[in-house]
Amino acid sequence: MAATAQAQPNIALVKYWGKRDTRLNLPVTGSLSVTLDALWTRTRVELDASLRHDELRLNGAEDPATLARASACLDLLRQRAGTAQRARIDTHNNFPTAAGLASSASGFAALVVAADAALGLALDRQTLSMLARQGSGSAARSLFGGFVSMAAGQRDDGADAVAQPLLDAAAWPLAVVVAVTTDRRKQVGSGAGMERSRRTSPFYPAWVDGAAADLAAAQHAVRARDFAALAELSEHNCLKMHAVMQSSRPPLLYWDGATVDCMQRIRALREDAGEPVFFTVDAGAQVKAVCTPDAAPRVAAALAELPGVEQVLSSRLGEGARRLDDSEAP
Ligand code: 2P0
Repeated sequence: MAATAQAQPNIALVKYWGKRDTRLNLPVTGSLSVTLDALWTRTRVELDASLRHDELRLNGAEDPATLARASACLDLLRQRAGTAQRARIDTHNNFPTAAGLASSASGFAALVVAADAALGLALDRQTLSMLARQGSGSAARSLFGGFVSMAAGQRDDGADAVAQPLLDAAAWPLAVVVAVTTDRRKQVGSGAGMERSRRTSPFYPAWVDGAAADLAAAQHAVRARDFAALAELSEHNCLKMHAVMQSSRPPLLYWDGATVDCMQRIRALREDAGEPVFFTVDAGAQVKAVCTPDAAPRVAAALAELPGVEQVLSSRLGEGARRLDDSEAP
């Protein structure tokens, strides 16, 4: 039994940075994201009774660290299906892996959808979101398209820490321009970085205190399609998260010089040239510019000419994770 699925990364405008349970990836704060369409992970899961261990290839190469996380996530679905059959996982990203472009979000969302189909489980979306979250917290959001809200939840078992759709991509068709400043893998992964911030940043309590108000304001801005309000709130939330990262011990400084240059350029485009655009930056050096589709070519050109920007990717907002026909297998 085999099945293939595709999921796209999502970019958080209200960020998740801090866990209340590291085993279940339960977030301390809620978050809000947009799902992309041009970047994708495609994953094929094939159950094979003759295998003694799971096998995984990422872009054609074995990857033991990703295999361990994927196996643990598959175990959750195997338990529900009442089988111990091992699987061959073949997964491809059409963008840099583990470099702050949310490859774990699209990766685990695609994995749970493919495994659900291969195991014949037919689980509902909320359950798939919960299972993807246990693979990677941000993956819960990639089950859905457009604008997505993720609840922090209160339960110890995490059943209420799931994502839900907020607004369809078609209802507010924004664009995201990604300035890739490096394709190195990041030095400190998000999970370890969050724990370091929780334990050592003096700003962490303030980050947690402000999160519910930021989330409510962002949800309101999205429902009202208020670009200026979403821009102000998103940049504030992003820089607040980076203040927490940078004030951790040892510090988490994910930016490079080009990151700062991109942020300054985006602010100038908005404030001096009147372009509807704002920035957000995750646990990596890449800068994501959120803008209207008609502004996207001008934003892309302005970022591409900055020294240190190696590549510019443009995307519209896209759909949630979904099964593909097996002929579209990676
Ligand atoms: C986010 N990030 O909300 C935030 C902003 C990075 C910065 O979610 O440990 O890879 O697997 O739950 O999901 C990245 O964290 O971390 C992330 P785990 P994940 O998009």
